[in-house]
Parts: sequence; C-alpha cells; structure tokens
Amino acid sequence: MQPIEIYCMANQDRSDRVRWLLEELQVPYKDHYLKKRLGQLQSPEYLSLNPMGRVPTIVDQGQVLFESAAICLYLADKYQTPICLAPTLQDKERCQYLQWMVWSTASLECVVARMFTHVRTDAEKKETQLFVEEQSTHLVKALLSKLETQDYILKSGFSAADIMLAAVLPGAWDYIVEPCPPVKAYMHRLMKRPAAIKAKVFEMPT
Ligand SMILES: N[C@@H](CCC(=O)N[C@@H](CS)C(=O)NCC(=O)O)C(=O)O
Repeated sequence: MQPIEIYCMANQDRSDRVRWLLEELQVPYKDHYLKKRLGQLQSPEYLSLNPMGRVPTIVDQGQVLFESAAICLYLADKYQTPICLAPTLQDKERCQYLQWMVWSTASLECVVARMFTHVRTDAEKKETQLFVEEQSTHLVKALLSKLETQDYILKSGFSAADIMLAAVLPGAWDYIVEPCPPVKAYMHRLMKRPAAIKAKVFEMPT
C-alpha cells in the first residue's frame, strides 16, 4: 500500500491524532516535517496543498486534505481493518460519532486554544481566565454525560472520536482532566494504547 503522506511540524502538533489513527488502523504513512521558521509553511508548494499554511495536511493517493478532524473522519471511513473506528452510516451511533468528532475541535479545542493565547495585560489575563473557567464547566458536563457511565465516548466502544478527544484534552489537563476523575481515568485508559505510544502522541515535544 502506498503510504499516506503527512505534512506536519512535529509529532505533537495536530498531526498527532492522524498518526495515532493510522497506527490503530495499521495503515502506512510517511511524515514530512516542515519548519515554520524557514518559511516552509508559506512556500508556494505547500500553500498549493493547504492554502491556510497550517498543518496537518495529508495526501492519500492524490487526494489532498487538511483540517485534522476532517482527515480523521475520512481515514476512519476509508480504512476499516483490522479494526473499525467509525460507525457506518447505517449504524445508529453514527450521529453521536459525528457529534463528538466535531465537538472535539469546534467546542473543546477552541477553548483549549484560548488557554494558550498570548495575553499582554492583567485585564486580558483575567478575561481569558474567566472565559476558560466558565467554558470548562460546560465542557466537563458534556464529557461526564457519557464518561460517568461508559469507558469510551461511544457506548459501543473505542472509536476515532476518542482519538480526537484524547489528543485535545492534555491541553486542558488542569481545568478539565485533573478535577474530574472519570475524565482522568478515560485519559489514562487511552494513553496506554500501543498505537498512541507508537505515535508518540503524549510525549513532550523535543
Ligand atoms: N483546525 C486546524 C488547525 C490547524 C493549526 O492551527 N495547526 C497549527 C499546528 S498544530 C499550525 O499549523 N500552526 C502554524 C501557524 O499557525 O503558523 C486543524 O485541526 O487541522
């Protein structure tokens, strides 16, 4: 099988979830590391793949795709052996699956990103803190609605939605994971997966 080309900056940027998924699916891939400081994200060649000049981008047999959640949705639908990580269209859990895949970036990751936003003044710092705290209570409630009674976000078991969530949650460890034992247990369960370890998702960037 022709390897899937992954354009990234490091193993721990948003390409982490793509690599983890491909390890689970045992699909070969090849990483292309780009250096932002050398302008490689803004080169005409790279912008022709991803006009946003961001990573990750994949090329799969000529198909070019960016946005990590879209990439994972596509790959989990396309490659379904040796395990299936996406409920099919006919499956009743498909709608829940889509919901959590999109929620992981549109609702969770956008708050996590705010936690890392550079703030200049004390007033900005306070405003960000209040926003993050307030949003975190809603995010925790949503996660607990499932994780208090299930091991994975879908009742049927592990899926690509868990990969998306677990790749984003470390950024919210102090606000969402640590104070919430079922979410912490969930993270520890996922961090032990051999595919996640192989993909170095939870290692510190070097
Ligand atoms: N929503 C996008 C976000 C992509 C993104 O912002 N990637 C970061 C790295 S994790 C990036 O390319 N940053 C480079 C820059 O902002 O110049 C996704 O999930 O793929």
